[in-house]
Amino acid sequence: MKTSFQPTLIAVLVAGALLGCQPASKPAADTPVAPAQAAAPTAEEAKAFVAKASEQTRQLLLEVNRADWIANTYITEDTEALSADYNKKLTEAVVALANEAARFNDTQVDADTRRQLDKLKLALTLAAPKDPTKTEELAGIVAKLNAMYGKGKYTNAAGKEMALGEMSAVMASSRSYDEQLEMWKGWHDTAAPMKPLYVRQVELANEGAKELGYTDTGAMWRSKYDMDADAFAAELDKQWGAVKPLYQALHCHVRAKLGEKYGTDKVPQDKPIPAHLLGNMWAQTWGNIYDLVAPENSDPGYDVTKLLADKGYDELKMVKGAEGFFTSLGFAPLPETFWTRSQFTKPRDRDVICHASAWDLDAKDDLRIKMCIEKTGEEFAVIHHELGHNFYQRAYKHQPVFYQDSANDGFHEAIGDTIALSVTPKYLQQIGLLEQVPDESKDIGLLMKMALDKVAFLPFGLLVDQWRWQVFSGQVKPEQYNEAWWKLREKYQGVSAPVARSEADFDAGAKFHVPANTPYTRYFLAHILQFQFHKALCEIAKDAGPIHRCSIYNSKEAGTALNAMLEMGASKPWQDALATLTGKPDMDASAIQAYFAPLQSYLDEQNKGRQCGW
Ligand code: X8Z
Ligand code: ZN
Repeated sequence: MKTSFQPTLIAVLVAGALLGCQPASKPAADTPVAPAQAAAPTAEEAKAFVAKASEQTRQLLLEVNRADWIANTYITEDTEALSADYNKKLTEAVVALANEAARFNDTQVDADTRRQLDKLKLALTLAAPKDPTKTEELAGIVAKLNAMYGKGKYTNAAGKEMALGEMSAVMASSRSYDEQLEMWKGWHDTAAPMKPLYVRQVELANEGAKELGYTDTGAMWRSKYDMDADAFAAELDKQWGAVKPLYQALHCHVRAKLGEKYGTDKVPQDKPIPAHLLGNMWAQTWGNIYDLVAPENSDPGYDVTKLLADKGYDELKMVKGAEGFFTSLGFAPLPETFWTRSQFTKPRDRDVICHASAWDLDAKDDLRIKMCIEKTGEEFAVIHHELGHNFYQRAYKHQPVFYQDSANDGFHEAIGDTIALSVTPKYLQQIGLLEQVPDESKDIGLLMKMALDKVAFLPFGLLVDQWRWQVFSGQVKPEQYNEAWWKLREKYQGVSAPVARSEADFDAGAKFHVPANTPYTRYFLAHILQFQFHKALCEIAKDAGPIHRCSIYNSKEAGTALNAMLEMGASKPWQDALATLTGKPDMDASAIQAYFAPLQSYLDEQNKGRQCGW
């Protein structure tokens, strides 16, 4: 399966619903409850059922993955229909198995069988109602929304058709208020036709979730974290609270700099920032406007995009370079088929889903990435991100089917990013990309660039699912979709729609993961976790310097420790996996705080006398 975003209807093998510390037979808040049974089935029957369900799921997954691969890399009516057919088949089967699994709710089984049953019950991202016509309708909508996103185009005033990649490049480099606005509006308007399909999809998926015993699809998603669903939501609030001061300081400084650039009439200093000025279509990472906020006297004086160009890196060499980091840790090289079957660049003659993803087609050796690589530093980081998925997938392939996943979905998203945190100036010099490592006086510049990507992302990582949870629960009705989206964008990110929007717009749909039904909280988790992983690995690698200068390149000790966590897959609660690497079972924002501590001081100094907030 592909893990960077889940196969559309399934998210097989995400963390289970039972509390790690609860007795195995006690259902957590949102787990389905078995209908009253005359006689509880035996533990042996439960085991036999798990074996049967694993084998059935394994076969169906392989078919779905193949159908989805071609539907993603060659968008036509036919591949869309094939994807819908196979997803329907898989969904029907998993819904039936999940219902059957509930028969064993009161059976005394060993902890491992219980965990696999729980994984199965939570395997679907969107559950379908048992009614086969509704399953078919849902599968059709899912495939259609995915294809619509992939085909999205904007035709500019001169009649030129632009796809997302091209528009994103303009957003990244343009410093014209109006040109960025044109791109922003052009892309966001492509999502409007998705709305009626999305509304119907919410109804159908909720019906399916209810039949499985969850109040709605959002509640089902929140149940996948080895803890009570409400406790998980509270945990997110706690982590956000810990990093919010850092985000607010960054926001304040960036807004001031944008005010200097575009004028305070366009960027008022007491209001949210217009969402199109931050160098990214969704204002989710801001690294592309580094030049506007680069600290005086501490600019490191290089940028990775330019280094790649200077040394003649093409797309393939970029991927080889990223693979080289993993092999330096002791991981085996990627299989030959990775190089022949992956999609590295955008085909020029057909529509594809360009959004980057990593695939494991057969849980054996058929690993691939699917990207439309641009030769930029930003994409170099994305390649590391994707390979992190592939190396994780390979590490847990020996686990039973229902454990062939990360400890929780945030772990999957964090591994490649953790490696990319080691792409420091020292490392770039070691691989011959950079001539000279800047001295420590340039650290604030490096930290600023990193914060524009990592710290700026945090509120966005949180709000996408806050919106979906409200939509799934019915708290937000279809006629309030867009208003609710912008309320959250303002509340968490402090950005605002740059032009008036209405309920005829569907701005959430302009973000890949909404039409693709990929849960998004995983990325928020990953942005906290990757700093914890980095810190632990740096200690293991015995890198004594400041954490932001540490690179674990070539450390076999770090590789061994990382692999020990990866090969656990989802076999144990994520807290156990976290403790395996870091020694502690808790998510902890102190690592990201420590990493950016020097920048926080710099920002506080810069923000003196400014009125922060919005
Ligand atoms: O979707 C992705 C990856 C694939 S799992 C490229 N990411 C999120 C996004 O692009 O919105 C990585 C970080 C956030
Ligand atoms: Zn990913």
